[in-house]
Amino acid sequence: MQENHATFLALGSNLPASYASSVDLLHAAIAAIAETRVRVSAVSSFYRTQPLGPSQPDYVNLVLRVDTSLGARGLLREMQRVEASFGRVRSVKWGPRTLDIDLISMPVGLAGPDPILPHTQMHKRGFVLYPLYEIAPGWRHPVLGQPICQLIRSLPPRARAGVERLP
Ligand code: PH2
Ligand code: MG
Ligand code: MG
Repeated sequence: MQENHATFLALGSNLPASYASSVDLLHAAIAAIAETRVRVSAVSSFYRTQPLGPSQPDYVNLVLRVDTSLGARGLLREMQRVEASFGRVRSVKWGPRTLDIDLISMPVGLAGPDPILPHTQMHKRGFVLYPLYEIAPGWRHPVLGQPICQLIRSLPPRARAGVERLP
């Protein structure tokens, strides 16, 4: 399937730092990603999502389709540099963050053994599946073998609630 030959990144923020909002910060982050060795070929809507993990402010989440010649490790390293440039500090697991960039999936030939792709939790997260579905409705989970619409239908109500597309 065409959409399984693409690379997808999930972005999230719930601490706007010096920006007026997490939405503004994420717009700046997309521009910063486009300055790296990555071409941004699709941007989903922005979603306001209830936090998974400890009590903290709501997140804004979205998904990007990107084209890059980097492998998974190189891409991860490059995205960690972007996170750091937005003041990302790694402290509390699942705690609040200015900018989180997660590798969601890559074409099988490009991904190596590390990091594990597709992202091991992505199929359980409404805040990844809804924006991914928007820009890749034909995507199929290469390990679980399920189309994305089925993954969304299988989400527990808890993971489905609290995902609201922003206008
Ligand atoms: N990211 C986390 C922890 N919890 N919750 C939401 N709604 N969205 C996130 O991106 C998120 C989260 C750790 O990366
Ligand atoms: Mg994350
Ligand atoms: Mg992360």
